[in-house]
Amino acid sequence: MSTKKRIGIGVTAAVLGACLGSATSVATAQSLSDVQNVAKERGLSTADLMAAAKTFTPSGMKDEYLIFSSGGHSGQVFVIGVPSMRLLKTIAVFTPEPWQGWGYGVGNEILEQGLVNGKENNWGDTHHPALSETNGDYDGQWCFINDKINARVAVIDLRDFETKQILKNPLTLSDHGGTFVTPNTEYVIEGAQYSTPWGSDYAPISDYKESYKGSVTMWAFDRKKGRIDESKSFAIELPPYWQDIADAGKGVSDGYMFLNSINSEMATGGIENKNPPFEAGVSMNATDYLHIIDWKKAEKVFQAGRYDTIKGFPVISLETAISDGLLYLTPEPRSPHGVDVAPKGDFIVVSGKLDPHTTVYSFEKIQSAIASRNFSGTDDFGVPVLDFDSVVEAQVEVGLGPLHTQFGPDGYAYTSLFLDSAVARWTLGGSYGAGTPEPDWTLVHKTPVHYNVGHIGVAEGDTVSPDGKYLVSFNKWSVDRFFPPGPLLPQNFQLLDISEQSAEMPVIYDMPIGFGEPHYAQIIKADKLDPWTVYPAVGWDPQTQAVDPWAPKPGMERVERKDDGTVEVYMTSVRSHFTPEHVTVKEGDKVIWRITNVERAIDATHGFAVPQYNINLSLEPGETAKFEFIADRAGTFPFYCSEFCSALHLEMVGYLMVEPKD
Ligand code: CUK
Ligand code: CUA
Repeated sequence: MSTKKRIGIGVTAAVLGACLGSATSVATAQSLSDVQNVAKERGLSTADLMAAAKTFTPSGMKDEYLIFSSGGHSGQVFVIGVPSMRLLKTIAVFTPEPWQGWGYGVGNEILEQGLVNGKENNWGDTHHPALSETNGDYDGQWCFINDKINARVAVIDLRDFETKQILKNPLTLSDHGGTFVTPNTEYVIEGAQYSTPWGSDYAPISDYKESYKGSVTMWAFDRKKGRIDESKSFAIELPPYWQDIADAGKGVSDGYMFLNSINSEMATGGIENKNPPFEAGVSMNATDYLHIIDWKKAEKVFQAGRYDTIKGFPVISLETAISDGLLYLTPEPRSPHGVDVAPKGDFIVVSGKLDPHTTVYSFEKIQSAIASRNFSGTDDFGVPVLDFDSVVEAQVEVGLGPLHTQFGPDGYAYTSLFLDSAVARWTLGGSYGAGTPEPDWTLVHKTPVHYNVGHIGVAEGDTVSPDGKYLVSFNKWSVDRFFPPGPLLPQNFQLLDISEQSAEMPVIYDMPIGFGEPHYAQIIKADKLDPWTVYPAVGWDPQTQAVDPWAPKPGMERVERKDDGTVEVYMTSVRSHFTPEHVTVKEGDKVIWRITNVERAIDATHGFAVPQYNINLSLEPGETAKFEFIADRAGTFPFYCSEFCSALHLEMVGYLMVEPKD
């Protein structure tokens, strides 16, 4: 093999030369012609090599961005690096996760907050993660996620990437317009979806219009406590349309939020009785309603106590929402899905799945229509409907099946096209128009993706200051992209390079994700996050984010039998032993077991696994955990560390002995 450097061997070499730095810094043992030979053998084109150069991330090099992706049916959140598209973490949320011990001794109380009318629902249908914002920009501190199937919302602390809170919405069993945050994370928005009577109580579907309710819940977030404060949260009753995605206003529209909807027909299905099936019944009207809600005004109404208490939760009635001017509607075409607010908050982009246009509403025009009471009428419930033509700024023909829109830094908008299986780039007008060489409100380019894109994510593309650069297409089907591992094929994320204006937007990475169905993700600059690598102090309780005064300390380990028959275990772990190693209890004892991992070294995590009793903890450096169980099975149970932590990891073991009752 030639060790001579050869340059000037065509585009490939030029590309790699640019990528690897000056020719003289290229590793001497291999030349660019070797690269060319490998590329030829593998059938790679110059475009492929370019994509590789843009995405390949050698060991030790860190990613510039992080994707926080919904984990779909897994009920979790996935963290993925960009541009490498490497999976970094599964954050356990609604679903037990054995490696992190989530639901097997740690996080059990938090999972219990998500009980649905007392029943375990140990999965989630997660759709929309929302990173916390300060002044409309991601601040890297918190992440929220909804569970559509049971109308739950979770709070994740990005200091340790762990879930701290789960809330079950008391009013509805179905949400979709969540989670979205207001520009300073004052509220986490959770819009309901399939209407039900309050609390999902029984009412025959023939009573749909009278008894079934739409709603949006405003969960007040307390940054200091790092928790949603239920006592400051409230909901607003909405007509029983199926509210869909939401977005918070920002900039000039801060204080407002926008929710679209389907089923303004209030169709009730019943194909078995020769009624139109839902899919037809809810698609009869040419337009549905965009909901325009003044949440700052609603907050004042709530604070003035002008609400009803329903299922123990404050709800501003539809009547009050109308009389106080909290709620307006305006038509939106056809089968609406995405609603996305432009970076300055001045435009609201709505896509209808059955309309090839994106419809762009002007917030200024909405405000004047409200002020001049320019209504085209009211809906069945008396909500004023703003005249469509007086609030629309533009309609841009982008292609078939437009769903969701994100924004670049320069005046481009990007919309996913479900039916076209493509991502469209188009220009905004107004004050954004000068940023792009093309005319305002024009489709510029489409890149095919594979296949059937749902959401897209542009780097910080839903904030007040989008970064552009990368766009990720979150695709539903992969069809022929990968080896088919049985009939359930992988869904896939495709990374597009959108860094150049007026240029192609090539797909530069194809990532089968191995889970489904993720829907949405947000992409944040990695340097905005500053997570702990070890907990701040030994004895740290991640649930309170403080040192636990009960945390076992070295030298104080013991097994204590209390007068009430409870046994308390105080244990520490350090490479490579637990103290104590023998724990003897009696059959039927209630055991309260605390363990502190006293390690301070980065990544020195110990596991703690007990057979029979379904216990497995992950104890990160400094962490303390507490779990309880009834020792209802007598026997001998070797417990051990379930993380290969050291050369003597296999020896990191002990015995739980449960003496039989006499
Ligand atoms: S939804 Cu799935 S592609 Cu839940 Cu935001 Cu549009
Ligand atoms: Cu500790 Cu293995």
